[in-house]
Amino acid sequence: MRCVLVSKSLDLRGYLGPQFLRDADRIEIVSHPLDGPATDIRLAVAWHPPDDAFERYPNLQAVCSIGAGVDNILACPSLRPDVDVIRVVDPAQAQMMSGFVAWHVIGHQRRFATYQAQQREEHWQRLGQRRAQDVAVGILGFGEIGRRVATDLALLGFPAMAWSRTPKAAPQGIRGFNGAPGLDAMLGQTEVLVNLLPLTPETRGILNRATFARMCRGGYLIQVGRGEHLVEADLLAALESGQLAGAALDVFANEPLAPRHPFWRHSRIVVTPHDACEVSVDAIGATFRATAEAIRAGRRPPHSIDRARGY
Ligand code: NDP
Ligand code: OXD
Repeated sequence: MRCVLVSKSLDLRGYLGPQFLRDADRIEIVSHPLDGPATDIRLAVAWHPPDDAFERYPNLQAVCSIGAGVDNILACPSLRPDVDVIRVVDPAQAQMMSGFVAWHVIGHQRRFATYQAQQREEHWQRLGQRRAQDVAVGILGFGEIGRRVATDLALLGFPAMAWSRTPKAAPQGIRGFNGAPGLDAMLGQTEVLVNLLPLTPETRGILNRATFARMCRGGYLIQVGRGEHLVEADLLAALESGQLAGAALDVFANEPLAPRHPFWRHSRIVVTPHDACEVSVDAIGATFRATAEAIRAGRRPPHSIDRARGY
């Protein structure tokens, strides 16, 4: 079998490394764009593919993402509707995300930003402490990663709530919500909002003025989904009005974040460069091999996303 690596933003061959290529048992790996015929390409590994990339591969059956998200692949106009798109499921990635989110939740609870500002002024002042039990966290998305984040926050003592599209059985200590009424109910009790949704037509722009207005005043946003979930001007207005006390942003509509973007120097925004957590090359390799095996056996690859749903 032949597999093509397709990306306009990343040198996938370098990113995946020689081990991945060696382990790709009985699969010849080539890079896009190919010279010559490409009718024997049945599998691709892609991240931000160029718009016309898949036009060249008429017999393509599956495209593997190198991450949990697949929005950048689904957005490619040349991707045929019958091609399977496969995400990575990596428990180590979920654990890493959980630590990242917990760091920001506790930073808000324990007022670390204020202490850092006080240190710069050599100002010694205790600010008083709030119990974890008094800081309610609402998580948008109760999937592979959202579930791990909610579970760990509950263990740390935070009232954890999570919102999904369909009803879910919530583990002990977590309150589950779903659908539009569920979102209203959750936001009304949320002080810290964590975005862990996939980017779909339904979720684009969900972090907006109306959403922030429904949260508890002085709340905090942890934005680790996709940049297009956020209406940037609405965030700046919510910070200005005091509706939100601060925000941690890891993902942006345009990455890297442009020089002189107002987020860079905002005193109540923490910017990280889309680095909350990444999947390991081992996990990408395992997904890739399982996909190739399924294609050979004529089965649907595991972790194929639902093309109609968009995740
Ligand atoms: P999953 O697909 O496992 O879970 C998605 C969750 O979102 C599900 O609970 C799903 O509901 C819910 N959801 C989807 N659409 C809606 C909707 N319209 N209304 C309500 N709930 C909805 O995804 P993961 O947990 O693995 O990852 C989530 C996202 O996190 C990724 O798509 C990516 O965008 C982002 N991410 C960011 C990273 C970073 O470094 N910043 C790293 C990894 C991921 P249901 O359960 O009912 O289907
Ligand atoms: C992912 C990411 O989707 O890192 O895995 O954003």
